[in-house]
Amino acid sequence: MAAAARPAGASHAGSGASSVGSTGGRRPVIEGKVIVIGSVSVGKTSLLGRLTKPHADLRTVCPSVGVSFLQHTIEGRDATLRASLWDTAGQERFRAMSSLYYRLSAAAVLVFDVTSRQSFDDLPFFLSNVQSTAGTPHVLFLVIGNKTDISPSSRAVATAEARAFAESIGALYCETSAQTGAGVRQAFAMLADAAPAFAAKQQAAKAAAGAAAQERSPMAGFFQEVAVARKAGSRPSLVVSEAAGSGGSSGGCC
Ligand SMILES: Nc1nc2c(ncn2[C@@H]2O[C@H](COP(=O)(O)OP(=O)(O)OP(=O)(O)O)[C@@H](O)[C@H]2O)c(=O)[nH]1
Ligand SMILES: [Mg+2]
Repeated sequence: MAAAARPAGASHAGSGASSVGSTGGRRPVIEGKVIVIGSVSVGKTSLLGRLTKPHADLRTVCPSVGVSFLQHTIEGRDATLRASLWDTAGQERFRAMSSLYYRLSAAAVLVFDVTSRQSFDDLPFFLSNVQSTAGTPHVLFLVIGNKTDISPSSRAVATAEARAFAESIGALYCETSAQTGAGVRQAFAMLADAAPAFAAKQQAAKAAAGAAAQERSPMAGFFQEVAVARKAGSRPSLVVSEAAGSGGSSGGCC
């Protein structure tokens, strides 16, 4: 994996230590909606498949149809993220429908294929789409350059360029191979690392928006701390529960 150690967004992960510290050395558990977006065939479904089933055979994965949803617990350095992961179809004919599911996202994973220039050039489109439809003041972005297992001679986007793009939008950056699994767990752990600070940021925005605005825009999709588990590993006690979202047609597979 070639991961940016400290892109602009990564600084939030560092400041998340205060959130953890305020729990008296205990480990926060945070829930949030995470959408996975990007052009067709960049490997979105394969990445989620590799994340949730590390040893699965993903050679039969098929183009997604519509949007599918799954829940997965991601362990970060100092926090646990219970993510509801929304896998969207990259085909153009599904884009309008997919963007309906961006609403109230806490985080967005922007995936491109390092061997496809077009898929990288498409990222600003997806970014602005999220910014205009998520309806939340702060969305945590993670850019993933996937398919690093393919021969370097096929590479169409340099790591430095992709990382610079991620930094320019305040996003985290990581490179992965869904095929080999390289970098996949680490990429999503970056989200868990950044989540505590983002939760605090989003809560601050909620407070600033005032009660009236909150009524119009419930915080269902924001990162929220739901539990604090002892580091020793005792079961977390649920403090705040949150609707995780439901529905979405299955992406299916052949
Ligand atoms: N070599 C290589 N192939 C990959 C990798 N990730 C995905 N693929 C292949 O790329 C093709 C598309 O993968 P998907 O996971 O379906 O891509 P997607 O982004 O979900 O595609 P849509 O759902 O159509 O938007 C499949 O043939 C995968 O096997 C990877 O890391 N390396
Ligand atoms: Mg797919």
